[in-house]
Amino acid sequence: MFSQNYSSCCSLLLILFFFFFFSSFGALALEVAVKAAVGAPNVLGDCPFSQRVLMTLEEKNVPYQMHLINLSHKPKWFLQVNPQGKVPVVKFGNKWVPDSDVIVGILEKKYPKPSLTTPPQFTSVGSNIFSNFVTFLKSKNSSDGSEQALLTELKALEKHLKAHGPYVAGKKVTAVDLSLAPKLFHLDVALEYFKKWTVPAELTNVLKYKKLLFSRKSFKKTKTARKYIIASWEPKVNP
Ligand SMILES: N[C@@H](CCC(=O)N[C@@H](CS)C(=O)NCC(=O)O)C(=O)O
Repeated sequence: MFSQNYSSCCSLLLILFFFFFFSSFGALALEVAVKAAVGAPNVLGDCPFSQRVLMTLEEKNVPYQMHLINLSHKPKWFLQVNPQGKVPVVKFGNKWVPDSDVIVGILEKKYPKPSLTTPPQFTSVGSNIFSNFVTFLKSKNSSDGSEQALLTELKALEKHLKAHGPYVAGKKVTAVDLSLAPKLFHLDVALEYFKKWTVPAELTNVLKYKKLLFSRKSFKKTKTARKYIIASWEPKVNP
């Protein structure tokens, strides 16, 4: 009689333990809405701003739950929480917050360890690379200076990394690197595919930097396949 009561009491305690463990994990996991792959709505997509946020969560070991948003058919709930219709968005408390800059700022305050704060003098390093890459990628005129403009930005990054590397702020990865990593991946994949163009071999520090970023666990876990990056750029390159 005693042992029967004892074992049912233990089972009850065990059930309660698992219930509280999993419900508290669920409550701790941040909800994150990110882009689904073009043509594959159940696969993580190529948005560099979404990947930046996911990498930040990975680097800080914050548990999260992803909602993949098909940007061609945005779900009603998503447009209700974010009428602008852009990803990424993260739910903090009861509020869905858009914009990767804002989200990364909140994550740094809420989860300060490990710190990913970039020293202020380095926050804008590489910040013109993505827009120059897009202009060059879409350009149909080989003498419009867009290739040269991109090269100028990459050379500036080379010079910076040579003086301060291997990461933008030295030995440790910081927020600015997590912002640049997905953008440099887009640059690599799209320019190679659409223009047969690669980063010049003499930019050795940029090449080393890309390797370092692309081999991080947080990058590998959150990247999409090359074919989805190509599918996403195709209509913009050949409208
Ligand atoms: N400044 C925003 C940019 C976000 C953004 O442009 N996201 C794109 C996907 S990468 C988007 O959601 N576009 C809306 C659409 O394609 O309908 C950020 O940093 O989060």
